[in-house]
Amino acid sequence: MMNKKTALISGVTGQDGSYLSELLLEKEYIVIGLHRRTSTNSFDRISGILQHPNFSLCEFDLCDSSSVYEVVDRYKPDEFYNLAAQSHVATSFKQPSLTFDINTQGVVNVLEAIRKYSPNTKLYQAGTSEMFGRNYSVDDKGLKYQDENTQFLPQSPYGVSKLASYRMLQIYREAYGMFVSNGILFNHESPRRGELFVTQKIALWIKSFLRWCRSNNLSPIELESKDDKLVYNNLIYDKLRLGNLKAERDWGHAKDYVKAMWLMLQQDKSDDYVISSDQTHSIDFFLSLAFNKIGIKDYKKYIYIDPKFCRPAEVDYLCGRSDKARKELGWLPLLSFEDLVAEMLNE
Ligand code: NAP
Ligand code: F7E
Repeated sequence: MMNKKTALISGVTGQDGSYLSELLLEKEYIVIGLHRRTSTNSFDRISGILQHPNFSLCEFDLCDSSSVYEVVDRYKPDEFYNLAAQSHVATSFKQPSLTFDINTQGVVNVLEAIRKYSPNTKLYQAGTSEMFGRNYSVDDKGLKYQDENTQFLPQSPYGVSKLASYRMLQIYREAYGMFVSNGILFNHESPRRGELFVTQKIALWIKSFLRWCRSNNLSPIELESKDDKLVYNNLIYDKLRLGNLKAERDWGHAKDYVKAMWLMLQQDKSDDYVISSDQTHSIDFFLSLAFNKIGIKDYKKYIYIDPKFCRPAEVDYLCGRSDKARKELGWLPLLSFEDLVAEMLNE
């Protein structure tokens, strides 16, 4: 009988960590979920696997090199998926140093731990389309896109922190022959998405608004718009406060994207891959689709533009081309943008 593979997953309490854990458990891996101590329980997304016989948790912090060395030395895993990060772009403007400590120094800690204590461990690093920032390539038909050959031009401390770690992986690959692969993942969402990201923020507001309407026997269209409020007689509901609605994003489903992470570590050699749906939509379009699903044709009355949610620097346009991953990894996303919006609203 073949020995089961062991995988360490950092960021296990996050969106991707939870889906990837489930995928690897289905594939009969021994999964060790690495988590940091928090003052309140952060295990909601992994509540369904906490009792799984092949799953266990181990405390560490990516910023604490001794704890990273400790876990790598103790488990000497076949695969290490580094998904832990300060992942919120807007927060990275407010906490740039912390963002660098986690997203850059933290990755160096992982690379050094593997180099010193477990050089045969394969590493997946969670890179991002935010590294492209303002830049894109243009094809013969004049279409704008980003792929592995597009130059990076990050626009946020988050993007720069991830670009530095991306390059560190390439250096460790070349210098030490380590198996280290970067995913360049475009936005991916799900019902498990963090509440502060725009898709989940919209989905949660709509669901809570509908509940409120129902409990007051109101139809959503009966309410009138007054500044940042929706009003009906003495009933008042806060509008959905958002920032820039013009930005365009290439949104996929997290369940599809974690499969690509696994595929990258099953190859003969390590490499870097764009993972994307290859389609782009504006926040404005996401809103139209989501409000349409609940029977509202014009969403504008329900939104209040709050400058607080506009970023000091913005990434206006992201649209990936994932031909390399589709060809070399055999990866194909199965869930459409429409499926994603419907699932986020239904949960
Ligand atoms: P997420 O839901 O925000 O999860 C981030 C995880 O990192 C959480 O489990 C968090 O733990 C953990 N973490 C943060 N700081 C840590 C530290 N110092 N030590 C240990 N753990 C720490 O993010 P996600 O959406 O699943 O994304 C996964 C990875 O992919 C991230 O690296 C992100 O930057 C990258 N990425 C995401 C997307 C996307 O669209 N989702 C696209 C491209 C790249 P707590 O629960 O304790 O906070
Ligand atoms: O913003 C605009 C905002 O925070 C998307 C992370 O997973 O994907 C994610 O980063 C867009 C931006 O995601 C609000 O200005 C408008 O243009 O959902 P987001 P993101 O910044 O694209 C990349 C690939 C990652 O790697 C990151 O880890 O929506 N927007 N109004 C808003 N965004 C938020 N959050 N909140 C608003 O109220």
